[in-house]
Amino acid sequence: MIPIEEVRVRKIQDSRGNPTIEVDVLTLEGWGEAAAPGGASTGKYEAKVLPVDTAIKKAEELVIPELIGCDVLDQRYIDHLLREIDGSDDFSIIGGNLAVAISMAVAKAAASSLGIPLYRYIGGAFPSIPHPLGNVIGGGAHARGATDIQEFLSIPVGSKHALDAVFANAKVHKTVGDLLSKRGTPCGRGDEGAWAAPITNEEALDLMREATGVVSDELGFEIRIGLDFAASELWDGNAYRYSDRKRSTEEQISYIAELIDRYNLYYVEDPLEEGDFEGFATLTSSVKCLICGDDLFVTNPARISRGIEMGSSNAVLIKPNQIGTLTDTFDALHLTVSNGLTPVISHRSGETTDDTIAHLAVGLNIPIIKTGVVGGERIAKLNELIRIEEEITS
Ligand code: 2PG
Ligand code: MG
Repeated sequence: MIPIEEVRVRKIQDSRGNPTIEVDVLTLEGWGEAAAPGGASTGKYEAKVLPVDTAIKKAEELVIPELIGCDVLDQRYIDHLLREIDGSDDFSIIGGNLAVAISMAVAKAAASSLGIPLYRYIGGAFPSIPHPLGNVIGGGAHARGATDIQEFLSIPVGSKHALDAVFANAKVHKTVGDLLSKRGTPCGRGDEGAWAAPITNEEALDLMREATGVVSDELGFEIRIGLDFAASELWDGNAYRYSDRKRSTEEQISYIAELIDRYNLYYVEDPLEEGDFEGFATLTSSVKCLICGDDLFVTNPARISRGIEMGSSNAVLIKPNQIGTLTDTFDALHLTVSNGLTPVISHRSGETTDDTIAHLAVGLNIPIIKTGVVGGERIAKLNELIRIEEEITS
């Protein structure tokens, strides 16, 4: 038993310049600090985010007094307590942003109090290093005026080490930048550091194919392509609205199946809107590719169970802040893995330098981590993976 002595909550800035919550949890033996990330293309069924000032007030009035004296090593009890204090089923009273920052800070304080890294505390004796899935070209809600598809991703499936994989994605990103400038296409960067350019989805895919091909030949291992359609953002209630045309659900499914085939896609996230469990199932059964639910599942065990029953996907995105606590995240992960689906842990478009998800990926044996390629808040996680790899293998 290691009692919590003090909890501090403050407002800090995220990568979009928006306010977010950071929490410190202190014991006599150690301490942990964690910050809540935030999405732009958020799912309708995610835990609710409260304005930061309101959440801080709730923390001071309702939550902190209850946490003092609790055993920092009893993560499940503390996460359950957060749910009990909140009383709703979506953290609309104390805020999912407050809950997730507290929950992660508690785990970090526990690890620190025991004098071990977070990945060891979470995962015990068998840590494993994930493959990074990096956002190279982006549009949608992360960069208006660029591609309709939100993310064009690179994944070095053939790499043996995190260090090689991280630099492979960086090389793909650089190569795409060079190709865009050779074409004379003006471009900037979206919320996650991906290139944002006024090009079509197919042009973006052609650039990805060329860049992954060049880098893969140079490095000597396979690099594949993934997409996040974030299709709820394209869905207008009747059809998927692209800048040049609309697609019905059937057309969307056959369009994606054709892209999977043409570009040998390894991964497709949110191909259909967040309510379409059936459409997901039709696509999943007709292609050989990871089909991953993000807004569809929102890391919620009840929604993941429904997806498993219906065969909606073969992969599940895991975002702790979508559900609000590490215990719920762990339960969502357990459900995913025990049913043979592939878990993918993910950052949000609005991030801080918090590196918790790198530790969760390693400690919980999650095989893929989606966390961008460049930008301080993205490399905070990638560089931590490199450090952890060094520690594990030395
Ligand atoms: C997504 C995420 C992260 P956001 O859709 O997967 O890339 O974006 O955080 O805006 O929901
Ligand atoms: Mg997504």
